[in-house]
Amino acid sequence: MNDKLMLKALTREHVPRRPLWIMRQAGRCLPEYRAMRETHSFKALSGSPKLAADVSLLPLRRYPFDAAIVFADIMSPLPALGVQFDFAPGPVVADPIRSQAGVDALRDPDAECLAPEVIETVARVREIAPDDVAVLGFCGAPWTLAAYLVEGRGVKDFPTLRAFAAAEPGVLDGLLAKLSTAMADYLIAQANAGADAVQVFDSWAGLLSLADWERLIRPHLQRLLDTVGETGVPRILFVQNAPHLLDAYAKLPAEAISVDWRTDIAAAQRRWSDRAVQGNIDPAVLLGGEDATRRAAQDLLARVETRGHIVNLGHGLLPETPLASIGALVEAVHREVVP
Ligand code: 1CP
Repeated sequence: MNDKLMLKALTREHVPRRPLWIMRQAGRCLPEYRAMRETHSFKALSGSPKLAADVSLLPLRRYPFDAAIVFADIMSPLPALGVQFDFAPGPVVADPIRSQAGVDALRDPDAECLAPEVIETVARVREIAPDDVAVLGFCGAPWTLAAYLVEGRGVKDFPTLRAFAAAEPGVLDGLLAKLSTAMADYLIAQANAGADAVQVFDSWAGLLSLADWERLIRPHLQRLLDTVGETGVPRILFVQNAPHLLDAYAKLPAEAISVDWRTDIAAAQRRWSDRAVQGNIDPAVLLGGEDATRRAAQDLLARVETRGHIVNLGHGLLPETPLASIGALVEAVHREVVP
C-alpha cells in the first residue's frame, strides 16, 4: 500500500521519483483501444466491467504509469438519476434541464444504483493492477455535470448554462445539491470498491466570476469533498481554464489540485504549501513530437519541487498524440535523479 508513489505524492512525502499518469490515458490514442472501438461502442465498453477493466489497464501494458484511471465517463452515473443521453462523440442529453420541474424529475438514487458496472470495474482493476499502481476513481464536479445537463451538450462558453445561472439561481442550486449528493455517494462507493484516490473533474469550472462561483457553486463542491473526505480517500481536484478561481479552489478540502498548462504550477505549488499539485504539460506539446515533449518535461521537472508533485498533462491526451511523445515523457520522468 505504502509503496504507491501516487499516494506518497498526495501526502507530500519524500519520493524516490515523481509519479506519472496521463489524463485520458485509457481511451483515445492507443491503437489497441481504437481496435476495440471498431467492434464496440463507448457505452458497450464502459458498460462491461470486464472490457472496461481491460481498457483501464491497456496503457499500463505499454507504459510504466503510476496510476490506472477507471474507464468510464463523467456521465456514467447519471442514468440512475433518470437522465438519458448519448455520446456523439461528447455527451448529448435527450431532455436538457431548464426548469424546477426538470430538477424535480431527477431521482434521488440509492448509492448502489449509481453505475454499479463502474463500481465493479474499480474492483476488478484493483484486483489486477500491480500493488504499486494506484487505482483512480473519478466523477464530474456538480457544475461540470450541470453544464451538460442544462446546455444539453458541450458548447463553447456554455451560454445557455450561464443564462440559466443568472435567471434561475434557485433552480440551479437545487440541481447542484442533487448532483453533489449523488456524486459523493458514487465516489464513496468507488473508494469502498478499492479506488486508492479519486479525482473530481471540474472541466468547465471557469465560466462564472469569482463572486458568482462563491455564491452558486462553491458550497456544493465543498460538501461533496467534505463528505468523500470522511472515508479518508485522497481527493484530487482538476480545474480547467479558471485562472481567476484557482486560489479559491486551493482552499477547498482536497489533497491535490490539478491545474492546466496556462497556470504557473511552480508558483501555485509555492502558494499552496499544504497541497500537492498535479500537471501540467500542454497536451498539444506532445503533438509537437519527442524533442518538444522532452524539453517541456525537463523544464517542468526543473521548475516544480519534487515533493507533492504528480506529473501529468494540463488536460486530457489528444486523440492524435504520437506514442513516441508519450514514451519521451515517461523517459524524462524516470531519468530524473531525485536527491
Ligand atoms: O482515459 C480515459 O479515457 C479515462 C476515462 C474517461 C474520463 C476520465 C473518459 C472516457 N471521459 C472522462 C472524463 C470526461 N468526460 C470529462 C472530464 C475530463 C476532460 O475535461 O476531458 C469530460 C468533460 C467528459 C465529457 C465527454 N465525454 C467528452 C468531452 C467533449 C464534449 O463534447 O464536451 C467526450 C468526448 C466524452 C465521451 C468519452 N468519454 C471517454 C471517452 C474515451 C470518450 C469518447 C468516446 C469514443 O471513444 O468515441
